[in-house]
Amino acid sequence: MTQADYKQRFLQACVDYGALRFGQFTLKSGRVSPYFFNAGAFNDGNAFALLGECYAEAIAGVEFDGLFGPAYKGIPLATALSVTLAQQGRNVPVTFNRKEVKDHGEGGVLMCAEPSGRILLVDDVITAGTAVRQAMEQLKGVDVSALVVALDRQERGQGSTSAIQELRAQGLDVRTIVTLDDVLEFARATQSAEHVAAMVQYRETYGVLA
Ligand code: OMP
Repeated sequence: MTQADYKQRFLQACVDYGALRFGQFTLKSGRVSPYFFNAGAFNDGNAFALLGECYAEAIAGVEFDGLFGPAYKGIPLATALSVTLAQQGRNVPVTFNRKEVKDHGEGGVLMCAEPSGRILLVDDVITAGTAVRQAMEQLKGVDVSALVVALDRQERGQGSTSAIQELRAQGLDVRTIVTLDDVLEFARATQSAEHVAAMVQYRETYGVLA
């Protein structure tokens, strides 16, 4: 897949599975957004096969030793990526976390591989960066050196720069399949002028040009 190809294939899959919606949505950050990306709408083998390929394209050149998929949505995404990488001849360990602490059985918060070396965090979408910061807190003492998300909403993080700029300033190698720029271009081609205007307005309020 060429660069443009995988972005286009990802956006097409968003349409096919209803993962990208336009309307009015209250986000975790409290911001009211005219669009919403729901990675939970990807619900079959074809979708995860495609997602694995798109994430693999997005991380070209990133150096890492293992993957981490934060619960819940990061779990199938990191798994899909690990399967694609294995098919490409690169077998990497994968770690997940639980949201609830388990005090019996194997116990603990982390599952599967013991994180070791440089870890690439695999998640669905970044808005203000809270979910990623929480995942990194669970990995205290682990070298989280990179992050890949399907969608960068290009919004302000804790300060005036974007959540992703803040993470890059901390030294993380951050990659994305698509950004708000791509979604806006897609909306211009497929959505009403009203939806596009709402997105432009939202971007003026919360967005960062980055
Ligand atoms: P931040 O923690 O603010 O970066 O928001 C990211 C999280 O918000 C994601 O992990 C989702 O749980 C959720 N979210 C979406 O799933 N899709 C969106 O388009 C926007 C959000 C959101 O609430 O900001």
